[in-house]
Amino acid sequence: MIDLYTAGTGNGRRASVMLEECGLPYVVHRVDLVSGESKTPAFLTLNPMGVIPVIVDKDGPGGKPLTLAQSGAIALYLAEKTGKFLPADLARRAPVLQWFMHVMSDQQPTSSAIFYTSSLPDKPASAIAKFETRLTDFLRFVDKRLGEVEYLAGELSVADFALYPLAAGRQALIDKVGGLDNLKRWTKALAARPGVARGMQAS
Ligand SMILES: N[C@@H](CCC(=O)N[C@@H](CS)C(=O)NCC(=O)O)C(=O)O
Repeated sequence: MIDLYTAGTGNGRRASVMLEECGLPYVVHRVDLVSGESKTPAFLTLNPMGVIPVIVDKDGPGGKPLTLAQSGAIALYLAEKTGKFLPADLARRAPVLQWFMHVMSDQQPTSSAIFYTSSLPDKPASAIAKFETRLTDFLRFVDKRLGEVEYLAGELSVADFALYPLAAGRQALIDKVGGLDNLKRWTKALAARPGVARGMQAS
């Protein structure tokens, strides 16, 4: 059994979507970020960084418990643990990792930057616009890719499940930009998966 400490954010849902899609049993522990629950001594023993998501896999490698933070690391761990959505064959694995890293090191930090700049008391318009333009460029890049292949790496993979919660959370921007029909087709296909739907509602 896996304990998932999470909240209703893109990073948190990345973990629950992967748990669902990998078919692993898990228990959700909701963490109230607004009241600062992720900074309590109890939570800091799980993740000294004081952020969600965190998993505790009681049946980790070698049958020993494993505590793991970082939604990207969690997603990859679950894929490795179950042998799903991350092929062992290097020719198929490398593109999956390329698209996964695009999500985690380009798309997600930019989406987070929109969130953090928009949360500032003075809501700096030029900063918000800068990050929205950057994220739009990334979404157009992905849209072009999805006009050529069904899923980011060609086959359904951890890269798709990593991006989906972000894309779902940025629906307003996607609608504002217009077009992006391939991205919309992909989003609809992912949303129709029962595992994705359950994972998105887990917290
Ligand atoms: N890179 C980390 C980011 C984790 C993160 O920033 N989590 C946010 C919610 S999405 C959080 O817990 N924030 C609480 C806080 O900063 O107090 C990951 O992917 O897990």
